[in-house]
Amino acid sequence: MIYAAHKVSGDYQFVGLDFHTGEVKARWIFPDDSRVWNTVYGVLAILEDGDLLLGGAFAIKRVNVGDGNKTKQKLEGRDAARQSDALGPGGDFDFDQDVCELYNINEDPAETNDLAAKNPQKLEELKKKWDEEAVKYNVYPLYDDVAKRAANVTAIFGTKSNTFTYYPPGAEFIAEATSPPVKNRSHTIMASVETDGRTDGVITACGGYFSGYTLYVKNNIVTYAYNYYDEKYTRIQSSAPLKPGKHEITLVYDKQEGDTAKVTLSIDGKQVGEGALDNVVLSKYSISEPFDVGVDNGGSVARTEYASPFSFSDKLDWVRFDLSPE
Ligand SMILES: [Ca+2]
Repeated sequence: MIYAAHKVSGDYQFVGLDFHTGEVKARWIFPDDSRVWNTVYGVLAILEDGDLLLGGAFAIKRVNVGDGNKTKQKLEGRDAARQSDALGPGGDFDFDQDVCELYNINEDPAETNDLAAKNPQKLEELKKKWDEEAVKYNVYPLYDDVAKRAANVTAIFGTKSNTFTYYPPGAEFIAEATSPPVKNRSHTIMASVETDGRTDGVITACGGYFSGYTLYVKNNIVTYAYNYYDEKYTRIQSSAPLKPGKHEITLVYDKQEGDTAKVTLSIDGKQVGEGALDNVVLSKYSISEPFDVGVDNGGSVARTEYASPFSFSDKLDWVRFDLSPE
C-alpha cells in the first residue's frame, strides 16, 4: 500500500493506494482540526478500528495497535469494530446485518484483500470456532441494541427520589445511570466520617479519566474535583485539614444560569472552601465508569491527584445526596 494525503473541499484526506494498480483501497477524511494536525505537516489520528495513522510530510503509516484478540477476531471473520460501534451513540446495530470479512494477516497485514467471497467455507469454519470460543469464555449473550438497553435501565431503575443514602462498604460499581442524577442540578453531598488525623481516600466519585466528579481527602484536606472532559479540572478545596474525630462534610452544588455552578464546601457546618464551575458535563461522564462510595473504581476522576482506587482510609459512616426538586 502507498499512503498519500491531499485536501478536498476543506477536508484533508488520506488514501491508501494499491502499490501495483494505484487503486484506492482505503480512505480517511479528517476535518481541519488541530488535534489531528498536531505536528508540522504531520498527522496522528486514531482510526475507527483502533489502528493509529501517523506520519509527516514524507511518510504516512498505518499501524495496527490492536491486541492479539482483536487481530484474532478479524482473522476469524468477525467485525471487531462492531463492539465499539454498538457502544457508540445511536440506536441499534443489527448483528444480522453484519458483513464478515476474511483476511490472511500473515500475507496481508494491511487487510486489503477480503477473502470472504473466495473462501466461504473457511469463513464459516472460523465463525463456528469463534462461537465455540465465545461460549467457552462466557462472551454471550451479545447485545446489538446497547443504546436502547442503556436508556431502558434509567427508565426501569431510575428513581424519582431526591434523597440517596449510601452505607459503605458495598456501594461500589453502581451504573452512572442509576446513580444520584446530580448533573447540572442543585444538590448537596453530605458525608459522616471518623478520622484519626491521617486521612486519605475517596468519599464518593462518579466517572473516570474522561469526565466526572469526586469528593476525596488527601493529606487530611477535603477536595471536590470536577473533571470536564480531561480538558479542565476544577478543585474546591478545604482551607483547614480534617482533625482527628467525627466530622460531617458538606458539599453544596448550587446550579447557576448558563450551565454553571457555585460550589461550597463545609466541615461541621463551617464553610471551608468555595469555587465556581464554568463548564459542566451535560452528557454521560462515561459509558463504562461507575459511581462509587468510599473508592473511585476504574479510572481516576482526578488522575493528577490520586491513582484509583484510592479507598477511604478511615471510617466512612454514610454518604447522602439531597437533590433539589426538578
Ligand atoms: Ca472511576
